[in-house]
Amino acid sequence: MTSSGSAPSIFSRIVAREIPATIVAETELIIAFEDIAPQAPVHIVVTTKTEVYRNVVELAAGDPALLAELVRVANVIAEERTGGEFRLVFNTGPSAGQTVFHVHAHVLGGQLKEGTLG
Ligand code: DGP
Repeated sequence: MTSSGSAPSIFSRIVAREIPATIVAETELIIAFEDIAPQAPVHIVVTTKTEVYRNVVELAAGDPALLAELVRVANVIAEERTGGEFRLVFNTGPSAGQTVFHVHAHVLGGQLKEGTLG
């Protein structure tokens, strides 16, 4: 259970190693793994290990240093995998395509699949 009493998100279950994922980076506060349904040749999900904030707006207001750390880790991954030219996408809200309400960024590199990002 999370602090709000809801069931852990799929990302919290990855953090807990309850479900498998291809983890590509991990720090004290952040974890990054391959997206299960990649929308581009490089598609990595970067998220907070704790499940406190549902989206980037909440994270920015509640813990800007943690948002900065998430972006720092995303940039390290992007530099390694894309040479520094990439998209950093935070879907925010169901109608914007957000399906997991545990704040996360998508690092996307290379040609996007048709239909991605509307
Ligand atoms: P969003 O739609 O912005 O909430 O992004 C959620 C992403 O999480 C989506 O691109 C697919 C990915 N995802 C969902 N479930 C899993 C999972 O079990 N494993 C991995 N690796 N990725 C997942």
